[in-house]
Amino acid sequence: MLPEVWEKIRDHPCYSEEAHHHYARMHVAVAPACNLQCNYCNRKYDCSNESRPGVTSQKLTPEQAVRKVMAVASRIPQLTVVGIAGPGDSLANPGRTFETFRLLQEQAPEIKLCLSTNGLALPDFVDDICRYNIDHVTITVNMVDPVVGAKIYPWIFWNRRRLTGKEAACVLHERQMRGLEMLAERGVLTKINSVLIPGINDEHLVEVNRAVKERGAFLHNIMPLISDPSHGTYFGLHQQRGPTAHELKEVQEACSGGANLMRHCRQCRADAVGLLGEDRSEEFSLDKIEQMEIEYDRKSLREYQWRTETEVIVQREAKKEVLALAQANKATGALKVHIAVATKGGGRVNAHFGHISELQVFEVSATGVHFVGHRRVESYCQAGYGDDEGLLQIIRAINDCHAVLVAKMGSCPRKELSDAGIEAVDKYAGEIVEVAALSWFNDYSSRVAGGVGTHKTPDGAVIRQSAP
Ligand code: CLF
Ligand code: SF4
Repeated sequence: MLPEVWEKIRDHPCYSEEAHHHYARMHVAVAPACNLQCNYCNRKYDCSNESRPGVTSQKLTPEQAVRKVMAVASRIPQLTVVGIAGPGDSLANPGRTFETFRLLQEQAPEIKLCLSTNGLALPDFVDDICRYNIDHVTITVNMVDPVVGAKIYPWIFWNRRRLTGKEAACVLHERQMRGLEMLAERGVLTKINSVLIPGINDEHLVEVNRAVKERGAFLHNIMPLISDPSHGTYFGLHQQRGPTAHELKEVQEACSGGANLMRHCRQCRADAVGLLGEDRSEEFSLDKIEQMEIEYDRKSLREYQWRTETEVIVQREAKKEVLALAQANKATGALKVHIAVATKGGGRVNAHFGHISELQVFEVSATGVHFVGHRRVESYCQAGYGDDEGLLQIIRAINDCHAVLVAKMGSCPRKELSDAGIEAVDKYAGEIVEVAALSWFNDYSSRVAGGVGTHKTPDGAVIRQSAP
């Protein structure tokens, strides 16, 4: 990777899977209007192209947004990126969007700027994007064929006219591709978001992946449609379902070899704050930030980030060592397993099983540890007691995993997990995720090869060998 590209992504939690363990982003909800209609959107809620559907953010003026950024930066030193991702489309609100970025450039020039758009207005604003040093732009591209597009977008508003059907999809497609090419020519990193809509664009997304790669996209993020009748969207009301985890994985696999895929997206809110996967937006509501003392101390932020960079390098070296051990272990062979990890960030196994709201899933083999995705779960520990229904839900969510690595776990859930062929492992508490994963994998593969303990076949059957 070119050094200048690496510099742009090394601390961007969305553009680098490694960075998402260590660095935080926040969104400021300054952009309420939109210039088109997606069938998975209801304007009562935030833009679903970069946000979790069914969520409504508190709208901010540019001045309020900047105050909020300074408040967050003075309390969350991991913050490296500020994005505008709604609640409508950032470029359908150019005045508010670019005024926010202008103020941020003045007051916190070290923070990276990011925006997300449906792409309709993009070609008109590429100069502004470059002027304000916005180095990362996400474009939602759900189709490259207007016949498919007409099933997703009932209308667009363009050149003071409302266009519908194939004509609308044609204009949108042409504008998205032109915008992408213009950004690539100017060296702006682009990520493409595609909403996977079964029966509409599932087979088509391979073509989208190819088209955006050809035009210089850096990353492709395929997000599952979340469709709920209670959200009142066209798709929700017409029983358009979202994809299963398996369908999503199949489409991602069909796209592999094309544009690089992002797999760690959390479909966050238009006012999200914190590490991906944690949501601290409520700590920074308007009334709270108005009362907060803001101490934006550049020196201590730089020191914090220097310590983080050192930690990332230490982790990388430790991973190499343990990977060499796994490769030298003949028992690992072609074995490939999934494991779930309870982490609160920092790249370490550091969360209590009873308190997790998501588990990160990795594929582990002698080739390394690869992030597969995250699984949302309800916290198992409710008011000090284990919740049986919650445990079943967690087991269903990670049923494809051979082990769950946690910082701590009570005795109650272990039996049910073991019955499902999921080993509960707490001996790597505080360890680096990949080091823990590979150490466990080394041990597990030796046990399987030696014919002892429990193991799980690729189709999920649990086999109990002679007692260890
Ligand atoms: Fe925000 Fe998007 Fe920038 Fe990231 S989110 S504007 S690129 S700073 Fe990230 Fe959130 Fe997924 Fe978006 S996890 S929804 S990909
Ligand atoms: Fe809704 Fe975003 Fe689509 Fe606009 S671009 S209709 S805000 S999902």
